[in-house]
Amino acid sequence: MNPVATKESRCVQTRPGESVMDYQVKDIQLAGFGRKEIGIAEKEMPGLMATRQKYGSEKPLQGVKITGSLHMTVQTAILIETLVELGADVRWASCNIFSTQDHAAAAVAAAGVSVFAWKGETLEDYWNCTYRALTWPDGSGPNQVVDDGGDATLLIHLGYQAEDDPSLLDQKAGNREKQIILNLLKRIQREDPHHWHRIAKDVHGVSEETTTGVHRLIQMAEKSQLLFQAINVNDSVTKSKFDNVYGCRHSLPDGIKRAMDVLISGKSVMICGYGDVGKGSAESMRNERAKVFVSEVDPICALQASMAGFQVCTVEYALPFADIYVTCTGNRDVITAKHMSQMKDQAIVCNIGHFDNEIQVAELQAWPGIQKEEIKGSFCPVHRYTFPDGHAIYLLAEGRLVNLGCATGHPSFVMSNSFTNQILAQMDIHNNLDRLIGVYRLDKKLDEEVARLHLAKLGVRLTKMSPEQAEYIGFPIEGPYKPDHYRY
Ligand code: NAD
Ligand code: 3DD
Repeated sequence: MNPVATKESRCVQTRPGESVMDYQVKDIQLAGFGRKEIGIAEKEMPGLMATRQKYGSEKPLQGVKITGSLHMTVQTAILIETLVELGADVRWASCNIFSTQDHAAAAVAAAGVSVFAWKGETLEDYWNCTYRALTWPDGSGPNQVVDDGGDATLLIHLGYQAEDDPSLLDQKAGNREKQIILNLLKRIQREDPHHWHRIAKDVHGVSEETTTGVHRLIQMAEKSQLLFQAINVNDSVTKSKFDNVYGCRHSLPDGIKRAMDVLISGKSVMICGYGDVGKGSAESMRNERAKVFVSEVDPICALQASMAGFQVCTVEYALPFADIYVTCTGNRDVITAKHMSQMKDQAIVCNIGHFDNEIQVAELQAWPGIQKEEIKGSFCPVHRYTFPDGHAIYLLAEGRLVNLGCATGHPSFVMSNSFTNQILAQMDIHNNLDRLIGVYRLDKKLDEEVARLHLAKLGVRLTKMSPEQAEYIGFPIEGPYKPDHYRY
């Protein structure tokens, strides 16, 4: 029986005479339902469960304070509880305002972890939750961070920079979310002028889950702005070639169907971007027997798409006939408000990339004479935008990632691969505290170990090389650790 948090046991003093619960979820009474689904998911996450079995008794992360900023789903609940099993002291927030599964958050909170996440957060809520996940009751911060997209890492670094140069907080924000971040940092700076310098010195490293977060880390490293080491989990083969490809192959159609209940077969679908996510997304739409078109900027990926049988064209070319648009580029302004003004009536527009800037949502909302109607609320956000000429388009999840905003994201087995890498990355940081600041990848041997942990579940029987074969092909017999030049 998991301990259910009682009001008294989980209060923290915020000001003299004032205390709040050291977690914030939609409804703690959902914990029982969450625990049932966590129990089912554990059977589908052999990699994570194997790390509990292998390392649980050693407690390799004993006393390590870890903040997570990663979609608070059933699968993430098992990542969190694995970190706790390995000895960590964990606080958690989601990395998206729509991706939390409230019953999972409740189950983890009821088990004693400080979770600050609920589906349908405002942006003010979201950034305050991120701050609370980064701040222990005694005012200290984490030793390590699990990040997905880099928002927790951003808050630490921007807060730190603003303590050196407070004028940064008066800069022109450029958009509403950035203004919300600046306002939060101003409040923190007033209350505790050295907060971020104090906590940053105890942060040893961050493990970054996704492509866009890795891009941000590399940009920061190139500007020598990084305050601590970073592990690029995304580029572990058993993460990006599984989660990004097969996870999206499963969860993209799930999101579109839950949102719109629309027939996909026979429709024309435009997939923007043919990287890992685009490959899985395009395949998923082909599996639905849609006519699939791809847009790309990279000639190699464009050639791959063409050789895979997809017609490669521009968004502009597809405007007269495409029924469904999906962005998965990690870029910005891929679908513009002008594009949407020229789309077919009843076109469906969604994004499966990490951030909501792939589609020009603010510009759409500011379009002269546009009419916005809510079709479904934050449980599965669907809005209809009607243009002055009478044609309408549907925007899913307000341009945020549709598989987690309108559905439940990737299935557990896929996330087990990603999150086993996260566990290994967190242990790697803890075992290499003196590593020079930079962005690193996990050792290739670990990648293959992660794959091995998942083979039995799918009934895979691996072929064993003979010594002669190993000698001929140049791989060590104890395991075919391919040289780095191998591409998957
Ligand atoms: P990737 O770099 O492998 O692929 C992105 C592709 O988009 C590249 O091939 C690039 O050439 C192309 N591209 C860039 N700008 C473009 C433009 N203007 N038009 C057309 N194509 C363009 O990245 P990825 O791993 O596929 O990830 C894509 C996004 O999805 C990232 O933001 C990542 O963080 C996110 N992601 C989301 C999920 C999810 O569950 N929703 C899972 C994994 C990754
Ligand atoms: N992501 C997709 N499905 C998820 C789930 N069920 N739980 C947690 C996170 C989930 C997002 C991941 O694919 C993340 O690794 C990313 O965005 O790259």
